[in-house]
Amino acid sequence: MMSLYVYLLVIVSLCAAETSDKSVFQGVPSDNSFPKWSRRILNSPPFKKPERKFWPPTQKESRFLSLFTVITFPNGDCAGASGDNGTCLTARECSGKGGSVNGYCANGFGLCFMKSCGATTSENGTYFVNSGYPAVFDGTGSCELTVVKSDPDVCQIRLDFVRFAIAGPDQTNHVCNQDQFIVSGGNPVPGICGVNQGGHMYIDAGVGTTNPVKLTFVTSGTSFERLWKVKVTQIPCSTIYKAEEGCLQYYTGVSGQLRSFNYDPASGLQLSNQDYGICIRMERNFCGIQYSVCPDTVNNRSRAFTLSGNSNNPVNSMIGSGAGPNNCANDWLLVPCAANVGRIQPAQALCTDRICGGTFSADLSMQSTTVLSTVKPFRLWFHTDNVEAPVDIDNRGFCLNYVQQPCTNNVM
Ligand SMILES: *[C@@H]1O[C@H](CO)[C@@H](O)[C@H](O)[C@H]1NC(C)=O
Ligand SMILES: *[C@@H]1O[C@H](CO)[C@@H](O)[C@H](O)[C@H]1NC(C)=O
Ligand SMILES: *[C@@H]1O[C@H](CO)[C@@H](O)[C@H](O)[C@H]1NC(C)=O
Ligand SMILES: [Ca+2]
Repeated sequence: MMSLYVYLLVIVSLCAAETSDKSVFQGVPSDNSFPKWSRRILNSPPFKKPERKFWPPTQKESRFLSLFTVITFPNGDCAGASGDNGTCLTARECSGKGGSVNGYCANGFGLCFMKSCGATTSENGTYFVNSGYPAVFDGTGSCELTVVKSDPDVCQIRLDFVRFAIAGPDQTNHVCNQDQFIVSGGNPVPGICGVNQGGHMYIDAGVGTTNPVKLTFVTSGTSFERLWKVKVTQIPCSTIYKAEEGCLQYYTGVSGQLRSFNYDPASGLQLSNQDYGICIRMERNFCGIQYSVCPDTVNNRSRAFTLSGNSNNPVNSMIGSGAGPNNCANDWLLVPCAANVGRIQPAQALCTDRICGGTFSADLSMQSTTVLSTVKPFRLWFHTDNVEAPVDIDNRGFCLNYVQQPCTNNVM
């Protein structure tokens, strides 16, 4: 309702602007809180040409225009000049909160509000961006955002990687030793690097007043065009949409897609030193969950699940926690009591937990299959050590589609 009202005012005001002389606007403050584009429009030649006037300004319109200066803007998400969404604030509000101005929003009124290096925020929904955003940052250093709870009743911080491109891991052991994104002050979070657009993380912020959570992008080494924009959402303890305990990633919905950090079938490298839980909320009336590899349109042989071995060659699936050549002692995805869908009896009774290798299957196989787990709640655990070469080469990590299975006699 509010935005409609503002929108109408804009239209009416612009129509009035066409009809009137610049002097009508003399009551308008000239500071930066007045949108640049409207200043530009009001001062630009077309509006000064007499032939554009189709009725003379009246006293009534001038009075109406004075309203223009006292409009307050609904604070909330809006699209900025760069095409990004930010929080809509006036210039004064924005600088008062230590934010930076990143374009205009709400039809030209108000400004998009983002935070960069060295800032502290207690604002819900803040965007943490690289210095110079939306331009890339090609420099070295440490860029830190301190996140203070907006309320003691906040238990989790959700990070959404709207933009996330920093240098990837080293080619040999896949360790993030050039650039790294680090979260400190909450539960232990593995450092990540590379491209993680669309990814998310839940940070446990503890109960009550706790130390702030710090988000840090460390950039070092060779020239690289870095770009990041991380949405920081504060989640109250009492809400039903907070993540379950112990989940770095939390997905909801009957179906969806799970990807390891820096996954990309063409050039992504599975990150070393990972150890985290991935949880899927059990939807009502669903009792099991099936996983299968995402389509890989880039490679002849799918690399959508390549955790160990040399994935430049076909590699079979490996299972279990033993130390044999077909076991998963170093890097693995843990799928609790995983079994291939359609596995022939009596093997049906058996299941495995760790899966690795270069093929996704709960049996030793060269053929990817759909894997079912009925262990509740639905959780996966991903673990990698700090070594790849010489045995493990060019592994991409994983991309899996999941589909929850309704409760039936077979899935309970
Ligand atoms: C901005 O928000 C709109 C509407 O919510 C959405 O469609 C769009 O994808 C968002 N843009 C970005 C860059 O996040
Ligand atoms: C922060 O915003 C989200 C929605 O964007 C909302 O669900 C959540 O409750 C808010 N957190 C607080 C502490 O108000
Ligand atoms: C796929 O296979 C064809 C024929 O063997 C080969 O020419 C091509 O380079 C392969 N593509 C990739 C991405 O491996
Ligand atoms: Ca490894």
